[in-house]
Amino acid sequence: MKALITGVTGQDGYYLSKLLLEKGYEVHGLIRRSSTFNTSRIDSLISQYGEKNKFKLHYSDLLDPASIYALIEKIHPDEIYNLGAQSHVAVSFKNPLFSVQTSVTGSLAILDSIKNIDRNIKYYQASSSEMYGGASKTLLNENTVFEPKSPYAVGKVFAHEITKVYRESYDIFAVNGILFNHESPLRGETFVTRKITRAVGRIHNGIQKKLSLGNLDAFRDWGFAGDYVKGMHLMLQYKDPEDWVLATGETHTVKEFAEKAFSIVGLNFEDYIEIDEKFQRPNEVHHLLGDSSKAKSALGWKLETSFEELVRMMVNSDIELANKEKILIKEGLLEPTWSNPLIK
Ligand code: NAP
Ligand code: G4F
Repeated sequence: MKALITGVTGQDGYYLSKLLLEKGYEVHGLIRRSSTFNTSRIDSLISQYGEKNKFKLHYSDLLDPASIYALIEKIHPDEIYNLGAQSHVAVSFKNPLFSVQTSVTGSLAILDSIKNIDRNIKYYQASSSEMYGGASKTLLNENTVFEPKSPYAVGKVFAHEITKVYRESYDIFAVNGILFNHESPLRGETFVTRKITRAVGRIHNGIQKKLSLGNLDAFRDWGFAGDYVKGMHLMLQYKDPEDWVLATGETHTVKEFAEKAFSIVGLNFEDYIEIDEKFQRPNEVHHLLGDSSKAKSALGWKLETSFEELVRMMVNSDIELANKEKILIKEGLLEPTWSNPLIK
């Protein structure tokens, strides 16, 4: 089996590539040219599978449909997982057109290439619980109406709907995975969970003093990314192309996440957190809680990692990272990144 993954350099790109490589797939990843190396998450997979020609990377961009078409024609994969996106909700308010275009042009470029090259190629679209808008405290499932609250979510709603249109119009095996927040030690450092666990690691090591956050009262349904990519794969093996929710069915506030993370190293979060207006969003998604009973019963998808285990895994990994940073900072080989105003 051959898979093409967009967004291969991201958090999910790593976990999905690893899963498929371990299953014996030949994995092709789409990467963007960057002035600095952007493959740090997948370097270990490149070392392990690159030389055997099982893991190959290709320069392209979701904003370049001609290049996407050429890539799909050349690779001729069995499955395409479209994970690429400007995935930071707050940044999408600053950078709305790019954020929307990446989802819109990317999904349409791939689906239309499948239609013209080979309609047997299966397609996975990375849809998001952000599409629901989170205005009320209800349990959200595949039938809940979308009320997007950010440019990011609007772009994702388009990609979700066009996936259904291509499925119904051209008989393409195209599915939407509506995934609720999923995290890991490889989560981008400006998402709230990782921002918190990075701070815990550094504060514990004496190389950071405070942590600035925005809205502590938002509720999120947080799971482990490693569990969620298994669901993506299962969706493409199911007998019919459908839409699926993956969630834990448990929701916690940002404050609860911080409280738990700091308590793992014996600290009280209230002594370290400052509220900074700049991390408030123009429009907030207040409450997300998903119902994945359909995926559990039909796909046999299982949650293997609890909230407690997830927070502990991230904190432990970030303590180790901060240990290494502390040594490099002492030797003058590293600038403390927490002073970066974009993250602080
Ligand atoms: P992530 O870590 O931010 O990774 C995003 C990936 O998209 C990166 O590889 C990035 O490349 C790539 N990308 C961005 N713009 C691109 C473009 N124009 N052309 C090609 N590639 C581009 O995101 P993630 O957490 O792994 O999430 C994977 C997908 O699931 C995303 O579509 C996200 O919106 C969606 N999703 C995520 C969650 C979650 O909680 N993690 C929940 C629901 C849905 P660079 O490395 O070059 O920046
Ligand atoms: O970690 P976040 O930035 O994730 P958010 O906005 O829920 O989006 C993530 O999950 C979506 C699935 O629902 C994905 F589609 C999307 O791509 C991304 O992966 O923020 C979580 C909550 C928000 O309510 C935010 O306002 O945390 C709040 N928050 C409070 N202080 C903060 C901060 N978020 C960030 N990033 N940084 C803060 O300082």
